[in-house]
Amino acid sequence: MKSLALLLLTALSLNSCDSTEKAETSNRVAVEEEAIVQAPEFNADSAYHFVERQVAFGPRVPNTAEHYKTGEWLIETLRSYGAEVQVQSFQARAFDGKMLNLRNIIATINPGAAKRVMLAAHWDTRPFADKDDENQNKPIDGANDGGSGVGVLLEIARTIQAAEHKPGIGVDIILFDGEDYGQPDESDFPFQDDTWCLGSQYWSKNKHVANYKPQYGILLDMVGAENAKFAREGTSMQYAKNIVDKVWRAGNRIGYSDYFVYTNAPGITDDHYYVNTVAGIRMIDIIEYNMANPDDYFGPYHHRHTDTMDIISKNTLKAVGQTVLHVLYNE
Ligand code: AHN
Ligand code: ZN
Repeated sequence: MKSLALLLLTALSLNSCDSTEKAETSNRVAVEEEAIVQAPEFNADSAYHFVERQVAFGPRVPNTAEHYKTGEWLIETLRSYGAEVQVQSFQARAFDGKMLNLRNIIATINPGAAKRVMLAAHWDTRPFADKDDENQNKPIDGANDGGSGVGVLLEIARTIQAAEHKPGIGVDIILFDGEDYGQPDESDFPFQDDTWCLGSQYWSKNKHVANYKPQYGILLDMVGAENAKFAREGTSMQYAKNIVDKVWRAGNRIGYSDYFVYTNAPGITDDHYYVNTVAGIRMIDIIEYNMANPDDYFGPYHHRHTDTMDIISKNTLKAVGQTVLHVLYNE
């Protein structure tokens, strides 16, 4: 690829007799932008299946058997794709006083590479449906909120393992636990800070490797709903605008402009907030933004019993998975 770019550059320089220095600079930029590495195909059927498998365990609520079994399956599955998997077990107190037994699951791909990119999603699901009109105390399926991000990351791990061409960088997949146990807006308990994102809060203070310093991180959250729009979310823009630019440009370049839209959305507290502010690693969040009803921010299924497999679209999983793979292969 590099030599092809050089060749093209030489050809362009030869042709442009009247080229000023400025013109040459823009030629060089244009040529380098064309030197795109083709990433392997992201298989949306397989990603969809990974979401289905998670949902089939039942709600992945901390301190339940369903949650524990899902964790075991995630560890086993990532190991089966040749990743080095570390499990970070810890306890954290929830807003309601419960002590939660949590596990962050960390898969290292290409451990020898110094240059690394971190990918993350949360694997737990919300214990209640506080935005629903019915059965608010019952846990949700979390097909999109929880399942989708993990499904895309498992498929990325599988794709890299199966690919003849590997990315030139190391990739770390971190599945955070305890993201979705946050205090509901209406709660009998006095308001507390920092009740969301318990796994990423813990990890940010206790990284799995001392001095772990990837180039940047990409968080996936609610990346599977049909016709989802991913806006440029405020916390990502505040801490890692150039990574937002990079990922959005990649998505648009490979044909997913319907998904990666150039709309700015308010900042939210998600796992990337703690990774940016506590761990000191620049991380963006690819998260659905409800353009039709920005007051709700998230989709109409959010923290409701409608967050089931019925709302999951292979096209959306594909747009996100292929874009992230493209970014990894072009580092
Ligand atoms: C807020 O609701 C402000 N943050 C939580 C983000 C979230 C919940 N992601 C998934 N579920
Ligand atoms: Zn949630």
